[in-house]
Amino acid sequence: MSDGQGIPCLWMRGGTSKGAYFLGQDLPADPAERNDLLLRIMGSPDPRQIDGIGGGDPLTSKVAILSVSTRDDADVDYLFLQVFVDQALVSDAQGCGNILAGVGPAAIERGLVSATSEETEVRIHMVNTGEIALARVQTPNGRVSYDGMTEIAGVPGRHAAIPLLFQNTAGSMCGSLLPTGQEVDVIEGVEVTLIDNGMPCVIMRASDFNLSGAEAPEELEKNHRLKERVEAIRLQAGPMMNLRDVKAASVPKMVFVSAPTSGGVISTRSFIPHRVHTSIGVFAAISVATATRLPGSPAYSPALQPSDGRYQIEHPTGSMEVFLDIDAAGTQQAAGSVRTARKLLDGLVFARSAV
Ligand code: NQM
Repeated sequence: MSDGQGIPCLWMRGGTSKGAYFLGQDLPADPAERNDLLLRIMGSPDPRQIDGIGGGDPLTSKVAILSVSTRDDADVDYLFLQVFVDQALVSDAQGCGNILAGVGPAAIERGLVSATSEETEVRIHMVNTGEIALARVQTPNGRVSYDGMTEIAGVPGRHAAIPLLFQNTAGSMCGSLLPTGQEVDVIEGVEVTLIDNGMPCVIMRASDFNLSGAEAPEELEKNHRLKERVEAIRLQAGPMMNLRDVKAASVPKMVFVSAPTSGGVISTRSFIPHRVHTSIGVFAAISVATATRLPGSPAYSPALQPSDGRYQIEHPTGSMEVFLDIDAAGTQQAAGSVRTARKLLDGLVFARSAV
């Protein structure tokens, strides 16, 4: 395969992130070769990714690789890869619920899935975690429609809703919801909840760091002392969460929680893990919502529990609604969120040469 010919690529917004969507058959099968190519496509390592299509931010330096599913209970396999911006690293150690929002549309655009009626349900095997997501895509007249009336915080305008439904998200990467078996652990003198309900997260009280929890992402990113403390906790949390050495990994996410200020359940600021998210990840929000239900967690007392399973998780640019379907015995049956996505460009991408 010669990448000098250009590689078919869909550049899409998925939720509050942007990424390059490829078919597996268009990329090298060898992971090391593939990752090297993706770094050159995105323009990494370089803080501006000036010689590639990445946007100089982890939220716009993401890749989805799609193929016909290997599983009977799914239509499409989705491998998510985080391409680091300023390091020559590509990680498959997390999934991504925002980029997931574009997977159903991209699979239909690329003919991996046929549009069945006005709305097409796409069963997505999330290869990173082994779990299945159901996405509903608007397909009037057999084509994907991105137009609609749904607004999500952090994205201007209104677009077609893409409801996402998940089951069995607990322990996606860590083996169990609470990998240490405890609702609260203490690391570096700070009470934390180590939780994985679709995304490994470390939940911490903002007030334990002398923060209000309402700080802007830029303000948090400028605070070097804070970043050092957060990273020290993260490096210890990784092995405790069965993630081994996380020095070069994009997980766990580090989430500060505080009382809600805008009618939501709880307020968040997330290091993902070195930059601060301008909103919050989908699975991270589901993990935070779950932590608010644990009496031992730093997320418990600041939270205002909803009565209908709909959790508005406040973040720097508004709030994200996620829902938890909990049965009478307290067991989670399902979780979900509504996102939007949009095709931005469909063409050939040309990688920087390997030399
Ligand atoms: O948690 C960013 C995003 C994400 C992840 C990150 C995500 C999720 O917003 O499901 O969507 O946490 O690195 O794209």
